[in-house]
Parts: sequence; C-alpha cells; structure tokens
Amino acid sequence: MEETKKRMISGIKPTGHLTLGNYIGAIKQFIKYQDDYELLVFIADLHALTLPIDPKELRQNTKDLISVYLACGLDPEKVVLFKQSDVHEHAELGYIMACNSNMGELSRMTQYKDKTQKISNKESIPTGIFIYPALMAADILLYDADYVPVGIDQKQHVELTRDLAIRFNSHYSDTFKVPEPVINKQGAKIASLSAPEKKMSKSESDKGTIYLLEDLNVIRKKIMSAVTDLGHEIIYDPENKPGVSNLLVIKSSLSGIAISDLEKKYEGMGYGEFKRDVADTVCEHLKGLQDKVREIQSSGAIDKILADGAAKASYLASKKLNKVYRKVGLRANK
Ligand code: ATP
Ligand code: LTN
Repeated sequence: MEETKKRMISGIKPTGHLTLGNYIGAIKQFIKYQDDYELLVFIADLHALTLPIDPKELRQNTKDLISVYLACGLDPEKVVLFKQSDVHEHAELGYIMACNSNMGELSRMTQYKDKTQKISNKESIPTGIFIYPALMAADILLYDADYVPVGIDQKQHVELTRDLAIRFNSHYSDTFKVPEPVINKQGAKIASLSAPEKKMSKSESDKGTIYLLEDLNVIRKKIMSAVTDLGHEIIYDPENKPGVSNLLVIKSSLSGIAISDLEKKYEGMGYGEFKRDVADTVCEHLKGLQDKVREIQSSGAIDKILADGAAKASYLASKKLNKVYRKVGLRANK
C-alpha cells in the first residue's frame, strides 16, 4: 500500500520583483519537494497589502510570480498552485487567529520590528503589518500542513504559528496540526551583493539585489561589482569573508557543486575571474528562466491553472474553517 505523503505549504508575497534570494531560499526548495510531499504553493497577495502597494504593480507582480513558479518547474499536476485571495477562508481564519493572538507576541516579531523601524511616525504604522503573523498562521493551519519550507527570516513566524495552534487546541480541543519549519541548510539567507551583512530583499531595491527578470547585462555588472573582502583567498568564511562566501553559496546552489569543491577549483584565482565565473553561471541559469517566463505569459494558461488550484485549496480550507467556526461557537456544534 502506498504510504500517504506528508503535506507542505509555502507562499511568497507579490510585493516586488522576485530576487535570486527568493529563488535559492524558497522556490528551489519547492521544486525539490514536489515529488515526495503533497505540496501547496500560493501567491500571498493578501500579505502584499500589509504595506502600501500600487494596484497595477500588485497585478503585474502576481502575474510574474505565478509565471516564475511555473518556469522554475513547479508542476500544476503535482502541486496545488493558487492565489491566497481566491480562497476566502484565509482572511476568515486570519481574523480568528488575530483574535487568538496577543499584542505582546505580535510585537516581538523581528519582521514587524524591521519593517516598522523605517516608519518615522509610529502612529501611521499600518495595522496589517502588525497582524501579519496571524494571517500567516491561518495560511498554514487551514491545510493541516506538516511542514513549512521557508528562508530563515520566516522561522519565527512558523514558531508563532505552532504556539497559536497549540493554544487553540488546548483551549477548544484538538483542531489544528502543529507544523514544523523546514529551513534549507545552504542558501537560507542570500545576502545583498553590495552590503553582505544584509539580506537580499525584493522590497529594498538596491544595486546589491539580483532580480530574476532583469536584463542579464545589468545582472552581470552587479555581480562584477559585488563587494568582496580583504585578502585574496576564495574560501567559505561567512564571519570574515561575507561577500566571497555569499558568492560561493550562490554559485554552489545554482551549479550543484559543493562549496568545498569550489574552493579547490578557485584556489589561486583572482577575485575578478571568480566573479566572472559566478556571473556566467547566474546568467546562464536566468536566461533559461526568463525565456520560459515569456513563453508562459504568452500561452494564456495561467488563469486556468490558478482557478484549478483555488478549487482544490478551497475544498480543504472550507472543511477546516467549518470545524473552527463550530469550535469557537459561530456554528451549531454538530
Ligand atoms: P520583502 O522584501 O517584501 O520582505 P522578501 O524578498 O523577503 O520580501 P518574501 O516574500 O518575504 O520575500 O519571501 C519569500 C520567501 O523567500 C521566504 O521563504 C523567504 O524566507 C525567502 N527569501 C527571501 N529573501 C531571501 C534571501 N535573501 N535568502 C534566502 N531566502 C530568502
Ligand atoms: N510571510 C512569508 C510569506 C508567507 C508564507 C505563508 C510562507 C505568507 N504566508 C505561509 C509560508 C507559509 C514571507 O514573508 N516570506
């Protein structure tokens, strides 16, 4: 008898142009897992509203994100691919989770602190960014996911999801599966090329960010001017050589060559030649991806894929939300 597969769920916000960090830290993992797990991958468009965003941009980002998911190899025959806002249960359970979380735990979230630090008038911090983790918990708990593959920056949110699930279960009786985060060993935090102490991020556009769909010549230039470190050795030493180590992680993640083998290959090589080699690998990879994205966008297949995905996700989500509504007293407890 075939063993039932464990379930996994993850999503990316369509907040900006996708980066190499999103690809290596998140999307590449999804592809790896699609055969062995029952995988759901969604476009976290409700989350994209938590900070101001232009509607036109949100629409374009959403189209790009689904195209990139498909171009990278997520197979809609194996994976449930959908848009969060197409499944209304996310917002509804998000509200219930917000009612079951507290100000203390939400204000301790690092992402909340980081994102609001830049807003000088604290009175104007949007409420959505504060309750973001409650919606993220709903995204996960709706589907009884066993695992949540994310980059390291999202680990804290998955841990809060676990706390909220355990609290709900003990208050109202067993309702949610308690999920676990899955963080990949390598590439969980791709750094900015210009400031290697910072995460490469799609909402902080700078010359240190490689966008998956940008001009390949620009990408090459960004890699050639990446900050390297003192000395001339090409070795993996994130403490003392964050710039070089980041480039090694990028090269290794895209080529599949172990970092220790790369260190041997680059022994005695100068930084310039090293960067050229990394740029060749990145550009070769992204050229293939960009060609596929163009093909998918002109194929007209996207709407149907998202509609099918939403139907499958809604089936699971509505069952869970009904159960929750009964437990909390919003429905007859039959
Ligand atoms: P924003 O800048 O809007 O916060 P982001 O680039 O951090 O966005 P998210 O939508 O928050 O992207 O993240 C999508 C997924 O990509 C998450 O699993 C996240 O951990 C992962 N991720 C994002 N940036 C990186 C990075 N630099 N290295 C590795 N993984 C990353
Ligand atoms: N918060 C995540 C995106 C996200 C997510 C999720 C990831 C929203 N809901 C559920 C995994 C599971 C982010 O900012 N990367």
